[in-house]
Amino acid sequence: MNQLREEGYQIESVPRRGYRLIEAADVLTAAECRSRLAHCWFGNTVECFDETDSTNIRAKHLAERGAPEGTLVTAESQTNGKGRRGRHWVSPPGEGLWFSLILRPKIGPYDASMLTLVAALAVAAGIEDVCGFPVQIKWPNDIVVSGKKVVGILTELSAEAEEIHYVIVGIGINVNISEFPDEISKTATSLYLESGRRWKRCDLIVAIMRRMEEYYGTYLKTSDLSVLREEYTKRLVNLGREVRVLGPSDEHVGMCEGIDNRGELLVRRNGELETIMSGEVSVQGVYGYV
Ligand code: BTX
Repeated sequence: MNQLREEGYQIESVPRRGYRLIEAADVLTAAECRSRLAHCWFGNTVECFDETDSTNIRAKHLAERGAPEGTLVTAESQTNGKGRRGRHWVSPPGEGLWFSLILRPKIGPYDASMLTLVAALAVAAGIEDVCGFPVQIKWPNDIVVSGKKVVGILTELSAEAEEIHYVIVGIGINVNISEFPDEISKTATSLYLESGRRWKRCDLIVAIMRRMEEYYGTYLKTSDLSVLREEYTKRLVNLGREVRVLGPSDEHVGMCEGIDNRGELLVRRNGELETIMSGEVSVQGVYGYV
């Protein structure tokens, strides 16, 4: 009983009758994920860590040792959560979903950047399935609610010139976080802060794995975003707004007109339509984060 209480279950002792479970803890276990994803190809192999450095690093080690496509790695907390370009991802214990998925797509390395957009779409749709409020995407793969970042995605690739060995899609979702460090409090939010209620993390991960399987399957049929483009564009927070495109050596401002079939951002500048590839640049709103 004490062990269960320590894990967050609320248990009442009833004299001469035993114990009563008042509220099940929001514990993410491999057994629950596996059983709820039994009909799903994603999440059939699950590893749940209590604390780890980074689920992307754990997933990479598993992939190197031959873990199958769809392997899911989660952690209650990360001591070295990774963002893009060496940035840090804040991952406190028990209040977020910090997880990574191993993919082994039979596509060329140049097509892999589209997977990031596929993942963003799956995460946005999965959150909406569970929470029911609108969720948008800031190109290429930040998920935003009310203009603030609620999810970050880090896609990492192991490949040779023509062949992908594996892709790790790392996803960080601020689920029940009530307070952020000062340096990100203006741009970060959580599902709890946006809705005023707490969400069960297992419900979310299950919905996202189902959506991921669906959208990934759609993407693989054409190896591009021709089928998913319309749905992505509907969620694109940048659409019809001025965006600041920050390159390694210059920056400029243009009007966002959506994405093309390869997931590149379409930006009109001085009457000309240019395509912006993810990875090379970052895009911000002219007046702030979006
Ligand atoms: P990013 O480079 O787009 O975002 C990182 C930036 O976002 C940080 O520099 C900081 O400003 C801000 N930030 C940090 N933590 C948070 C947070 N919890 N919520 C909102 N904003 C934040 C995005 O990188 C990719 C993040 C992927 C995280 C997942 S978690 C599971 C997996 N394992 C791992 O190590 N990384 C991924």
